[in-house]
Amino acid sequence: MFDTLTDKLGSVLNKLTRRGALTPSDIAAAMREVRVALLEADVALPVVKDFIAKVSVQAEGEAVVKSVTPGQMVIKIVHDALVEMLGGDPTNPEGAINFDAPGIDLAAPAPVAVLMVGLQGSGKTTTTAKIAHRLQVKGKKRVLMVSLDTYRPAAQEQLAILGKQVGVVTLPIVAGQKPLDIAKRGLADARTGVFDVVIFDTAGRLTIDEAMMAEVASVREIVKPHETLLVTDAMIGQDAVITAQSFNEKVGITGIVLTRVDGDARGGAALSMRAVTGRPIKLMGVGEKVDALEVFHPTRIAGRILGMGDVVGLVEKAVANVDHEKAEKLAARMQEGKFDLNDMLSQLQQIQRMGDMKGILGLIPGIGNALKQVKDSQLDPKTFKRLEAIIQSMTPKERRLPDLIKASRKQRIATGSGTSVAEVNKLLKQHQQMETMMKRMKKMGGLGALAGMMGGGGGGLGGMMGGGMNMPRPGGPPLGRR
Ligand SMILES: Nc1nc2c(ncn2[C@@H]2O[C@H](COP(=O)(O)OP(=O)(O)O)[C@@H](O)[C@H]2O)c(=O)[nH]1
Ligand SMILES: [Mg+2]
Repeated sequence: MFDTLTDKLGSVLNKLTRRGALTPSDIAAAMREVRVALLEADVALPVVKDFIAKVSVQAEGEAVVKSVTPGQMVIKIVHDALVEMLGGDPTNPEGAINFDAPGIDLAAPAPVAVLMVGLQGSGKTTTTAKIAHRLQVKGKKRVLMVSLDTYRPAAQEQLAILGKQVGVVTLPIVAGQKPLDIAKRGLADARTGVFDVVIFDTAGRLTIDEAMMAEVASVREIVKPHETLLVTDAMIGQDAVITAQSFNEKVGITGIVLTRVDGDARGGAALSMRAVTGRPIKLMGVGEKVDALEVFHPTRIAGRILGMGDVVGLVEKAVANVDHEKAEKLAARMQEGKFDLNDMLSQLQQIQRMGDMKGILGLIPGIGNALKQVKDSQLDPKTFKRLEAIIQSMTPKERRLPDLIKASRKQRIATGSGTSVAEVNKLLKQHQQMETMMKRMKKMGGLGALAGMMGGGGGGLGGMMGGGMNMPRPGGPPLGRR
């Protein structure tokens, strides 16, 4: 979603880091460019103004001008201001990350009522099912879903079908019943059925209208929701912010779910929403499938926007897919600066298990830019399979002591793996580069399991993707994380 913004900010900020000293006019010029980038991304004007004012004051401060790395300090200031704009606390970057809870406050006596509101087509029904599914599977909650949409034909059936798909109970449909009566019945069933959570999906309208607001407000009186979540489509940009404002004034919301974040929205809605409404974005819908729901985490999003990668997102994905025992072994060896061809093989296998390469790689700090230079063919699973085949055609001794591999052995390995001597050479060279990285890593220390999984914060992968890939580290280590 933030691609264009990331490109623009990246080029402004990279320019700064390439300079030694920064004069106030350098900073002012950079701030003008940041301002334009934000406006082009459709961020609300007052939000942009506040942001620039705050960042400028800090960036022009003495601490920056006198610093040895002024450019990096400006990036840090921009990053922290972004985190705050998104509703996070830059001094506590990990915040309350809970990988299992979908960002919803359930601290209330059961059944906890959650009310979903928003315009028609914003994704309320889909999101209701996503949240219910997540709460049930990961949160181990018993969830009841209730559709109050008696306007759109088959809207109640839509929720019932989704419920069947994800294994969440829905309130039985009684033909002709009115929304307020359904709401009462839903609450009663949630109590007698001993549900932990009851989610009410409401009807939307195409635009904000008084009748809809009035109905939602009376539903609210009845169900007394602990959370009232506004579901809004990121693709509608500024209109999403206006929608949020009016729902908040008329109905009162506790949080926002931004949907279609998987589309090519410019990101302005995500960036202005918090500042304009004072309500946090809690979740993001990132696709049509039931598991396409992510917690909106300000620090992670700020990192993504600045192209610093989303380290936590990366770890989360990796944790879900990686073979832990192997990863730990690998990490331990790497920490000792050891990395033979067996390690490379095991790393290749781990990476393949992580699935979608581009998605994963985009999350690695500093790799965002580099990724653009990588051809898709280099991320092709077939490439990995060929590399794997080459190592598998080596003897155990060769894998441990790659220096043994001279001309005749290379020929044998190439034949055995159905590749060429050139490819074998390339792999050996990549291995060598990675080994060097590992040794360097050892000196840096402290990257722990992540290093193990990724092969050295990006360097390992860079080596694997055909060597020669230049791995810029625009902001040094990911900001605000170490
Ligand atoms: N790509 C994408 N599509 C979504 C997302 N959330 C919902 N949709 C789709 O948007 C359409 C409308 O969703 P629905 O839940 O019926 O909206 P409602 O009218 O607010 O209940 C459906 O086709 C959904 O599959 C999302 O996060 N990403
Ligand atoms: Mg609906």
